[in-house]
This record gives sequence, structure tokens and C-alpha cells, in this order.
Amino acid sequence: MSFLSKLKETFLGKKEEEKAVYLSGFKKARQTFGDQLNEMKYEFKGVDDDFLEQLTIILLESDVGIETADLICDRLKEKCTDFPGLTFHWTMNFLIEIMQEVYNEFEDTPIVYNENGPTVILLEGVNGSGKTTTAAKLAKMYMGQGKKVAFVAADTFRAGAIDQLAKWGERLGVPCIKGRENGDPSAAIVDGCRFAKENNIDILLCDTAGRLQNKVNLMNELSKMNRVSAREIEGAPHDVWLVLDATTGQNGLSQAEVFADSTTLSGIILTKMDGTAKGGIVLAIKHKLHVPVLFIGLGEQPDDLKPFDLQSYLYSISQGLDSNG
Ligand SMILES: Nc1nc2c(ncn2[C@@H]2O[C@H](COP(=O)(O)OP(=O)(O)O)[C@@H](O)[C@H]2O)c(=O)[nH]1
Ligand SMILES: [Mg+2]
Repeated sequence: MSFLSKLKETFLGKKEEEKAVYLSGFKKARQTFGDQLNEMKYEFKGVDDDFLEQLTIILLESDVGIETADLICDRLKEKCTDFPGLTFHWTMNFLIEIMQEVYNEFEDTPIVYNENGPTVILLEGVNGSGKTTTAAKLAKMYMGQGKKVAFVAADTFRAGAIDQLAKWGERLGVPCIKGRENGDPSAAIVDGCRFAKENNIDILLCDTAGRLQNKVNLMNELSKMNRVSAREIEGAPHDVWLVLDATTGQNGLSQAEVFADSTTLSGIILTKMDGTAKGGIVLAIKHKLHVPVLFIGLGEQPDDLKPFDLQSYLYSISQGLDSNG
């Protein structure tokens, strides 16, 4: 059985709801990637320079980024030299399989949960990336798993940010420990950790500020949040997740690099996949930063968050390439 057929079989075995979410969330990505690739079948003469150039363009248009695109093309070329006269269909099989290998080259680290008290999760990212909305979505998800959740509104720099999270707290029934506007975000984290310990909270979601203007400041601020939470709760922060707007493409990737240089990231949440996101950023992030994509955001409501699944992703963006031809 070909790689694409196996991918399809795995995908079709998933829950209806998950399938629908992936297919609609990655529709734009499929149009820029799978559909474009499919167009190439009419002029396919083998994996030659023309083909590879065209493929590079499609990968770049999908936000895969030049380094990752080059790597994928090199591997494909190498693999195909062993198979002269390879059909378009099998070339596509190799291509998508190589994309999976590129993603899997660095092992995904699992989410860390604190067995002996509250799990402290820091959400980081620039203004507007979707941190506050993602905090609400994660709260809904964890409450659905029977966990006790609390918020820390530690984005003390953006006017209205604290109230925005507090409102989500009221809607969802999640206590919200508020920072002081223009105050020290770390002070709010300390208050939140103490509240979590006293109230047997399982998951403490900390909505922080992300100011990229000055890397040294950012680094100091992030490391202070790490330090103060570790003082309150052993092993905290247990998870540090970067919230990234997927529609910002390569710009988002450079933001991610600055954060990754400034702190230890344990996961990425890609928001706004329901928008014009092209999807390739998933591969670029994993390949360049070695940080796994944990969740994807597909809308503005608390239910619009899904765990990232590599196979569903690959199937959704390459849908249509599985037909023999
Ligand atoms: N379409 C869509 N909009 C989102 C998503 N996540 C966040 N948003 C919207 O993006 C805007 C900024 O989100 P917010 O959570 O306030 O960002 P923050 O500044 O990082 O806290 C808001 O209008 C959100 O409703 C998503 O996954 N899809
Ligand atoms: Mg916010």
C-alpha cells in the first residue's frame, strides 16, 4: 500500500468531527499546496530541475520557508534517483512521506503535567497572536477532562487585556487572578501560583505579555516569570507555549525564533488556522526550532481548539494527490 493510501486510511478512521475540522481548517493550505501540486501532473516528465524548481515555489508559497523547502527537495531528488521512470503518483507519495520524516526528525516532547500539585502553563507570544483566546480554549478543554482550572491575567501592559481574560473567566466559570495594569507580570504569576496551591487547582493558565521590541527586556521578563513560578511550585513553569498567528507566515517564524532564543519553549499553538493560513509553517517551525506544534486554533470560540495531529494535517493539505494517475 502506498504512503498516501495509508495516510488516507488512517485519516478516514478518525472521528467525523476531527475530520471535518481538519479538512475545513486546512482548506486554504490544501489549495496552495495539494491543488497546486496536482496541476503539475499534466506536465510531469520526472524529478528534473524544472520539477524541483516548481516544487520549491509551491513549498515557499505554502510558508514552508526556504531552508526546509530546500531540504525537502534535496531529499526527494536523492530518493528518486534510485527509481528512474517514476510516475507522478509515486513521486507525490515520496514527497509527502519526506515531509513526515522532516517533521519527525526531532522527537516531540510530550506535555508535562505536575503530579504533585498545580501544573503551571505560561502562554507567550506577541500582541494579537491569540493568547487570551487560547487561554479560554485551553480552560474549556481541561475542564472537559475534569480538571480544575484557574487563569492568571499577567498581560499587564496591554490596556484591557486583564479584563478580557477576566470576562472569559466569568463566562467559563474559571477563577481569574488579576495582575495590576502596568504592574509587574511576575507579581501576578506569584499570586496565581499561591491561589492555585491553596485551592487545589490542577491547571494554572498564565496569559502573559509579549513585547518583542527589545530582546534583552523580553528575555529578562520571561526568565523572571520562570524564576518566580519555580519558587512557588516545584518544576514550574511546567510548560511554556508560544502562541503564534499562523496567518503571519514567515514573519511568525522569525517571531518564534526570538522567543525560542529568549526562553525554553516546550510547544507551539498555531492560531487562526481557519483564516488565510497556508499551513507550511508547521514544518518550518518543527524543522528550525525543534518545538512541536501542540494545538491549532480554528476560530474565536472556546471550542475552536484541536490537538495537532501530524497525519491528519498531512492528509488534509495533500488531499487529492492520493488518486492514481
Ligand atoms: N479566526 C480566528 N481568530 C482568532 C483565533 N484566535 C484568536 N483569534 C482572534 O484574534 C484576536 C486577538 O486575540 P487575543 O486572544 O486577544 O490575542 P492576544 O493579544 O495574544 O491575547 C481576537 O479578535 C481573537 O478573537 C483563531 O484561532 N481563529
Ligand atoms: Mg491578550
